Amino acid sequence: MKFVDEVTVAVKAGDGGAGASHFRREKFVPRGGPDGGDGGRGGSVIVEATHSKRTLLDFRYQSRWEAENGESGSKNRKFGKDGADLILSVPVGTEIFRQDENGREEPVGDLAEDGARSIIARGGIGGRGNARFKSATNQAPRHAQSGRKGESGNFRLSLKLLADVGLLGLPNAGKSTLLSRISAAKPKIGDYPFTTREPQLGIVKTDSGKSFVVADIPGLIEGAHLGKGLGLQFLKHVERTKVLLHLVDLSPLLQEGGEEVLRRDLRTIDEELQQFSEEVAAKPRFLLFSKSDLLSEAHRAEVLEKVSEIAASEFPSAPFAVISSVSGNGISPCLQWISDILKDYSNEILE
Ligand SMILES: Nc1nc2c(ncn2[C@@H]2O[C@H](COP(=O)(O)OP(=O)(O)O)[C@@H](O)[C@H]2O)c(=O)[nH]1
Ligand SMILES: [Mg+2]
Repeated sequence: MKFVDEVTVAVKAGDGGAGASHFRREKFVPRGGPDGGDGGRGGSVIVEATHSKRTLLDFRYQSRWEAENGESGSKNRKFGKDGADLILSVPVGTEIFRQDENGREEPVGDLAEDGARSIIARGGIGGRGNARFKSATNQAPRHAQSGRKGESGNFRLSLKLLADVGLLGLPNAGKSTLLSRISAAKPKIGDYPFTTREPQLGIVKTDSGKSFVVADIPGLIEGAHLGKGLGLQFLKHVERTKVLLHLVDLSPLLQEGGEEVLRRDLRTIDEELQQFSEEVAAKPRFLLFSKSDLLSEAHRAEVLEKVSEIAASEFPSAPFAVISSVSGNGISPCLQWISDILKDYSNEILE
C-alpha cells in the first residue's frame, strides 16, 4: 500500500538586471567615456532535501514561488546586485518532475539524501552596461543590454509517505473524528483496492508549523492479531510508525461501573498489540481519553480524577490527555509531544 503526498508548484527564477547606459560627467573631463555597469544575475530556484521536513504540506498552501530579480547596473561601472536564490526545502525522498504545457512529464530530480539539491529554474544573467561596448571604432556607445529572463516552469513534487503515528482504539472510540479534526490534508492512496475500510492517512500540522503523518488504524477489535476483522492487515501498517496514539472513549465513566469498562477497553487494544508484536507495543504511546465534551460541569472533576488513576495504573509510563474532537480541547499538547519525538528521527523512504 502506498501513500503519496503530491503537489504542483509554479516557479520562476529571477530576471537578470539591466545593464546601465551612462557617460561619465566630471567637472574637468568634458567628454567622459561610457561608464554604465552590468546588471546582476537573477536568483535561481533550487529544491533542497532536508531531514527536518516530513511532508510537502507547505506547498499546498503556496504554489507559486519566485526568486529575486537581479538589480540594474549603474554609473561608475557599478554592477547591480545579484538576486538571492530561492531554496525550496522538501523532505528527503522527494521526486521532482517537470511538466510541459501538454501535461507531459519528465523526471528532473530524486532527492534521496539530506542536503541533495536540484536547480529547477536558473536565474537570468544580467545585461552588460554600455562601458563594455566601447571599442576603437565606437568610443561613445549608448547601447546597454537588458537582462535575460529567468527560467520558469511547472513542477510536480512527489513524496512516498510513511505514517509517523498510528492511531489506535476500539471501533467508535473516535479515531476518524479525531483524524479529520487534526488533518491539514489527506494524501493520495495508490496501489490499493478501494474499500470502505481502508486505513486513512492524514497530514497533521502543529502550532509550530511542523507536519507529520498519522494513520487511522480502523477495525482493531479483540482477535485482530488473529486476522479477525481487518485488524491484522491494518496492524501491519503500524509496524513502521514511530509513536502510537491510543484513543479510548471516556463516556463509560459517566455511568456506574464505567471504570472497569474503560480499563477493559484499554487492555483489549494493548493485548492485541502485544500479541501482534512486542516491539510495536513498546513504541512510545500517548493515551487520549476522548469525548470530554460529554462531561457535565458537575461530573468533570470526578471523572478527570478517575482518568488519572486509570492512566497511572494501566500505563504508568505513558503521557495522557483528556480531549474532545468536537471542540478541539486538549489536543495540542499531544501534537507537540509527537513532534518532539519525531525530531529525533530522520526521514525514511518507503521502498
Ligand atoms: N461528543 C463527542 N462525540 C464524538 C467525539 N469523537 C467522536 N465522536 C462520535 O463517536 C462516534 C464514533 O466516532 P468515529 O470517529 O467514527 O470512531 P472510530 O470508529 O474510532 O473511527 C461518532 O458518532 C462520532 O461523532 C467527541 O470528541 N465528542
Ligand atoms: Mg473510523
